[in-house]
Amino acid sequence: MKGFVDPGSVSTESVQVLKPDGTLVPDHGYDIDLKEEDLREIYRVMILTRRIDQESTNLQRQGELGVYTPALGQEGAQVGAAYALEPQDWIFPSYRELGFAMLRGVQPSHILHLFRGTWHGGLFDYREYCIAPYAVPIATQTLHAVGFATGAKIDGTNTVAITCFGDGATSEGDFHEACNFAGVWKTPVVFFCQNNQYAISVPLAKQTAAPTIAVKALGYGFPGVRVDGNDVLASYVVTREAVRRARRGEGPTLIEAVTYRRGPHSTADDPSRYRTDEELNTWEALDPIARFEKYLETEGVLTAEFKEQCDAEGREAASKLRKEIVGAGPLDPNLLFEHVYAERTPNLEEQFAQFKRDQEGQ
Ligand SMILES: Cc1ncc(C[n+]2csc(CCOP(=O)(O)OP(=O)(O)O)c2C)c(N)n1
Repeated sequence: MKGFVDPGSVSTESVQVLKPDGTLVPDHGYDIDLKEEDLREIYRVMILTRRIDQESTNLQRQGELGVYTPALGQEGAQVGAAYALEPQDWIFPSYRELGFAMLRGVQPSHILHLFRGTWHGGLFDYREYCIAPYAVPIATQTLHAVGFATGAKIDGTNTVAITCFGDGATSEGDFHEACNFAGVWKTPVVFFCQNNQYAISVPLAKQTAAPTIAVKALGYGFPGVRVDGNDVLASYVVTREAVRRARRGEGPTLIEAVTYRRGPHSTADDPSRYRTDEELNTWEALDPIARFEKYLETEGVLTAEFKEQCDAEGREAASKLRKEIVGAGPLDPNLLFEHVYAERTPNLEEQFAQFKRDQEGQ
């Protein structure tokens, strides 16, 4: 009908730099400004992420963690995006963003204390790494990022915030409020959605009737882009452009990294109840590390010696992680009262007094 906008006219194509066989897409349209050492660093972090992710799952299976949310299959989307940030840019993660944290050099056990229940949000220093605490309530971190980026803009710090979330999060009110505010105020924020096809057992087709997640940005007046999330270089270039836009004062971008969660939603989930082996096999064949490895080998950037070095680093990091997590006790519970307000409110003071009485068994 005249004047009607048709969702069917929206492009569902994804930006791709590397084809699944690891060869370059000839006309991908982006400048790859990465030197050999950058390519090796990206590879190193992807390998480290996968190894630590596996060890974390193992630790949960052995009863050392209450739960764990694997990132298997999403390393390309995460490490590529993380590499596009400047050190002062802040990351507002969900509970599945190990690749971002590994690139910033966070100690793995400091993340796993959250999953062991020994501390909230991870034990790492948020300010040192410019990474906010892991957010478990879905989509809340989108608002935190927008609030933070608004503050950064007012302070003139030239800082961009990126917030990471899943396809399911785009159905939450928080996400829409965050997008609306960011669009109106041209907030320097990047909305980084990893569309890993499921929100626990809910498949994308039941999550949204929109033709893509990326198109949702248009409702808020800023660009959206779909990218092959299993192509680390595509994730890098697209995020780099979004970050540059934000830094130039042009406002937010919504990135939809199309990928797949190959593990369970969390270790408490059994994905065989809602998805098929064929589907899993299809995505296994699109593995982001294998694809990047093929490219690097063809380019002569990856030697057998460097690969062994990365594997050895992964093994050592996993064994250090195990030593730090197994048997770790709870931290000082008094700290619960330290980090919400600069000065305790009367109400909190009362709760603290009660808490102390409880501890003393009164
Ligand atoms: C506000 C809120 N509602 C419900 C949940 C329970 N929950 C945990 S994970 C999840 C699915 C999230 O899916 P998605 O946003 O696609 O992210 P993914 O886990 O796939 O990375 C839900 C509903 C929650 N944590 N927070």
